[in-house]
Amino acid sequence: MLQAIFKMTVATLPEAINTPEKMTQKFFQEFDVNNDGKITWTEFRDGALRDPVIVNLLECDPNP
Ligand SMILES: [Ca+2]
Repeated sequence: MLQAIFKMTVATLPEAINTPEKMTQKFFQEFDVNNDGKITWTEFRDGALRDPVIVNLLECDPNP
């Protein structure tokens, strides 16, 4: 089911986050509020509330 979500979401992803590398970059941009290169639980939780699409993607493993 999660893979289905991933595939569905990937089809609609903007080019900016359509690879795992770009997604990671985007993830840190969105979630690392104080830009220290680490995602704390609080940052993750707050980011997840702002952007549940990214969380859905992270719950999937895009690697074979
Ligand atoms: Ca941080």
